[in-house]
Amino acid sequence: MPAVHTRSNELAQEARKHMPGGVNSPVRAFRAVGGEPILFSSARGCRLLDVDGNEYIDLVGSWGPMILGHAYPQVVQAVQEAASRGLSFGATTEGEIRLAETVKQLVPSIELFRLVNSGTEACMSALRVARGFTGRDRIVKFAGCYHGHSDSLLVKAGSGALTLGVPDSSGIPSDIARNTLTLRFNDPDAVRDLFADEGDSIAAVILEPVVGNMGVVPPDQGFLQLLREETQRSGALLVFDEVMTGFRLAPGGAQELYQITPDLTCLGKILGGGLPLAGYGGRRDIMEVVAPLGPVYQAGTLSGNPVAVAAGLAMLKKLGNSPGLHDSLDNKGRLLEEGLQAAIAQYQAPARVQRVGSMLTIFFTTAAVTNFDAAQTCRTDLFAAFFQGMLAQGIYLPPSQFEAAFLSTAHTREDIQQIVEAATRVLADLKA
Ligand code: KE4
Repeated sequence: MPAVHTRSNELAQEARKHMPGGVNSPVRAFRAVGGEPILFSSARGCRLLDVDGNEYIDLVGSWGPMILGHAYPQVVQAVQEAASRGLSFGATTEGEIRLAETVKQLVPSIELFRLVNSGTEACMSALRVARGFTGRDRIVKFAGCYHGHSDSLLVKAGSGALTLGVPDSSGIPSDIARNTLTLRFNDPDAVRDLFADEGDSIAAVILEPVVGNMGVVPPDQGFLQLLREETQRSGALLVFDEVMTGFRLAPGGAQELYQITPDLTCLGKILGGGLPLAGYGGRRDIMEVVAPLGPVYQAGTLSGNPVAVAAGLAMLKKLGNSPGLHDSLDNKGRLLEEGLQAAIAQYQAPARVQRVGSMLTIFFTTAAVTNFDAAQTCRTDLFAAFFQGMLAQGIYLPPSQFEAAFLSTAHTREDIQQIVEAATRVLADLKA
C-alpha cells in the first residue's frame, strides 16, 4: 500500500509561504532527490513518524546527533529537569563546567573549551582563534569538506590548478574568499607543494578528518599524519572539524581512531544530543587568546544554555561509560555495508558503499571516492531514484548523494536486515 503524503504536501506548500524554500536548512527541501519534502511529527529509537502517520527507519538521525536513537529517555529526562529550573540565565552554570570537563576527558587534545550554538559558529570561531594566535590570514580547506556557512568557509577552489578561493555562495566578498586556499582531499603532493611555497603564510588547515559532506570519504593512509607534520613545521594550526565525527567514530572521535592530535577541534551535533549546542577547543596556549582572557572576541547570548548542556551531559555520560558501544556500532555498520554491497553485486548496480564506523554512503559510481572530483562522477539521478524507492519502502536516507547516513545504538540487526531487503528490492527495480 503506497504511503500517503497528503498532509505533508499541504504543509510543505504552506511552509513555502513563510520560509525561504519552505525550510530552515536547504538540504531539507529535497531539491537533490525531487518530489515534496516529508514533514515529521515525532520519533523514537530508530524510527520516525511523518505527519501522515507513515513510519520510517531513520538513517539521517538529525544529521548525526541521534547516535543513541531519538528521544533517548535519559536525555529527555535531563532536558525536562533542566527546563523546569529555568531555560537560560545568561550566566555560568555548573553544568557548563561539568560538560567542558567531560569533553576534555574524552578528547584529551582539548585543554580549554568554549561552548557555542552551532557547528558553523564553532568552526568560524576556531579559525578566528587560529588567525589571532598566528597573526596570519590565510586558511586551507579541502574541496568537498563542509564546515558550516561562515564567509571564510563558503569558498571553493579557484579555476585550474589555482588554489586561490572563490566564493561558493553569493554574498561572500572576494576579499574574504581569496584568503581561503582549497586543496584536493587525499592529495599529499598538493599539500607538500603548498606548504613548501607558502606554509609560513598559513594560519590553519581545517578539515573533516573523515569527510561526511561529500559522502563518506576516509583519509588515505598517512594523509592526516602528513597534515600534522606540515602544519607543525610551518607554524600553521591543524584544526579538526569533528562536528560530525566527534563522539561518533570513537569516544574521542576521529582523532582517537586515527591517533592524530590536532591543535584545535570543533564539536557539535552529538555534543548537544539534538539541542543547539557546539563548541571548539584545544591547546591551552592557543585558547588563551579568546576573550575575556585574550584579544580574540567571540560571544553568544545562549552559549552554554543550561537545557542544551543538560542534554549534552546525558549524552556524553552514556557514550563515555559504555565500553564496546562504538565497536557494536561498527559491527552494525559492517552488517549494513555488507548487505548493501551484496545487493549491489546481485543487480550489477553502478554503486559502491564507503563506510567508517556507523557513518556510510551509497555512492552511485563505481570509482573509489577519495576526493570531491571522484564524488562528482556519481549518477545523482540514480541516487535520487534509489532515495525515492527506499522512502516508499519506509527507509529514510539523507536526501542527497553527498551526505552520510548514520546508524545508532537503537538500530537492531532486524532493522538492518529490513534496510538491506528494501535496498535489494529497490536496486532490482532500478536496473541502471
Ligand atoms: P551546523 O552549523 O549545521 O550545526 O554545523 C555545520 C557543520 C560543520 N561541520 C560539519 C562536519 C558538518 O557536517 C556541519 C553540518 N552538517 C550538515 C549535514 N552534512 C547539517 C545539515 C544541514 O545543513 O541542514
